[in-house]
Amino acid sequence: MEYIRHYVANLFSDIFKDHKKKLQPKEMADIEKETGFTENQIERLYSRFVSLDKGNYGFLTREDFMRIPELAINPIGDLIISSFFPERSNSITFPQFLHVLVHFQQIGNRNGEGLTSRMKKLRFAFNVFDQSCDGYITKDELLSVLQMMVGSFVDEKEISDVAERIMLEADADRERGLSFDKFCNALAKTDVEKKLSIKFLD
Ligand SMILES: [Ca+2]
Repeated sequence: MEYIRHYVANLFSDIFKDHKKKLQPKEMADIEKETGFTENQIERLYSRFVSLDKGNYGFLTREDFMRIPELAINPIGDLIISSFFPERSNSITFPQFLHVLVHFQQIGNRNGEGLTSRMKKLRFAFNVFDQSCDGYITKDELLSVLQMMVGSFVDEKEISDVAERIMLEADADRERGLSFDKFCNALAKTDVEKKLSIKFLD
């Protein structure tokens, strides 16, 4: 999972610039409760949301995300952007935006057992790989993410061998692929909480 951390690190630095804009107290209280972000964090994230929302629609599109330079040039930028969007949707609202960002939050979240839990992070990582959203990571899906990450620097055969070994070691089902349970088992010894966290607010 080290590569996930590597590729998403700093991705969101551009999102968290300060802007002045207020949310309604009721909206603020609801969002605080749901996500565990502090009022100050939510205000800053809201300002960033508004500034990314070029059309002033009240939601963000994939095109809005592509204007974040770190995402536009990221080899798995498309996958990361897709993970923000509910299935078949091309827009996300501010609360949805926060629910995804919470996965990148390591500390400073009062709701430690909630959305930032290890399980949620594993689920997020799993979904990045499971591009068909069928609940299994096939060797081809794993391969395509690996290929995007290493580009043309590594021999295709070599990447394919790596993918094969990962599937084997994780004890993936030959037909369907790697289930979420097996995925979690394979990562049981890694500190996913730390590796999938990005310090995006001070
Ligand atoms: Ca799949």
